[in-house]
Amino acid sequence: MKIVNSHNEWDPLEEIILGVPDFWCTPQKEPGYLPTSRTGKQSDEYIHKAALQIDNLERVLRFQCNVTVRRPDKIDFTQPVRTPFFSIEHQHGASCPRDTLLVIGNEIIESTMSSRARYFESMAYRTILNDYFEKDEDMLWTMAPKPTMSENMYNSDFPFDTNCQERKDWIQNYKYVINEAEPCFDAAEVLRLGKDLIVQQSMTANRKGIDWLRRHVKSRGYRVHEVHFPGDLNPVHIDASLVPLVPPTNERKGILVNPPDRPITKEDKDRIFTGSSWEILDAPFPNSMVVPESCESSAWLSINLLMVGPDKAIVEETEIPTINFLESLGIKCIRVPYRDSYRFGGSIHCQTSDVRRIGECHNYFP
Ligand code: DAV
Repeated sequence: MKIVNSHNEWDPLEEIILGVPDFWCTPQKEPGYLPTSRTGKQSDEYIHKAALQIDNLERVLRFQCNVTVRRPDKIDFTQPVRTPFFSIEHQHGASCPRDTLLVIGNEIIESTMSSRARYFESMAYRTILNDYFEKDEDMLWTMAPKPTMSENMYNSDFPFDTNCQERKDWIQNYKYVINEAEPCFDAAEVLRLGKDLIVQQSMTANRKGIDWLRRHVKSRGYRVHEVHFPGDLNPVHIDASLVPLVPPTNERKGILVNPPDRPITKEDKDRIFTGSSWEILDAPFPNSMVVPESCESSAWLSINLLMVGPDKAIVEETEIPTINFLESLGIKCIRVPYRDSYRFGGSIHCQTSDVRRIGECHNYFP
């Protein structure tokens, strides 16, 4: 039985993994991360509120979109971890399968991750991955090399203050909190456009990690392109920075949106997208630039949406400018309440990982 097959972000969706907010913690300070809100276990109230919205999304996917939905194991991530290289008081959570699992065609890669609190996160998906491995004889199951996450993997002099000039200089020079000691990438740094994978170098993916991925998929004809959005002073995951909204057809180019306050560099745009089937447009502004209390993502979660087919998207219900933009392009929007989930690492795209979409791997680049 064919279960794992997903080459892009828009083909008709058949199966998806949807995260859980249970046992979720804001990580404590570590060499690669400085918390901006209270650390430790999220309040029961917030977990409960998010669970209602995430469970509602599950029902919408199942009953309105006819999609098979799998949920990870509820592991107690409030527990400490000790490895030969570090120890931490508590971990993070399995709310965002997108960050952990990279689906490329028939392969699921457990990404290296880059934060200590997320070291064992992919274990929450092992029941599902085992099941896929047993039932789908073509499924490839890979774990990318686990980094040590020891001190020397991080730049100890990285300026954590997002308002200081030094921080801007670092980001302008493509220097981030992780260095090049070991390959690192979070799966959510990868945008899948068929044969081309667009990967953001960032706080959670270094060049060595991007090169690991490049070498890993090269023999199957994939190309891996590195991109940057230097206006983003906390670049973490590509799925609120470059998002496909309309797939290309024979008649017209596809549309990717990019927040105008953190544009892709001209060099990256020209090098990667010239002659391709894509145009890059400014994303519509979020409904509000204010994010819920203790949400560590930006308001650009407004475009962190899920395409369930080439002309249908699931979008957070208050993100009206995004909804209007999509509908003007002929994309139908299913509106769901999701803002209470924003404080669990992201929105609908972050908190899902599509496992099967009907379609093949196409080439949209010259
Ligand atoms: O814009 O803060 C959101 C994605 C987090 N998983 C941002 C990135």
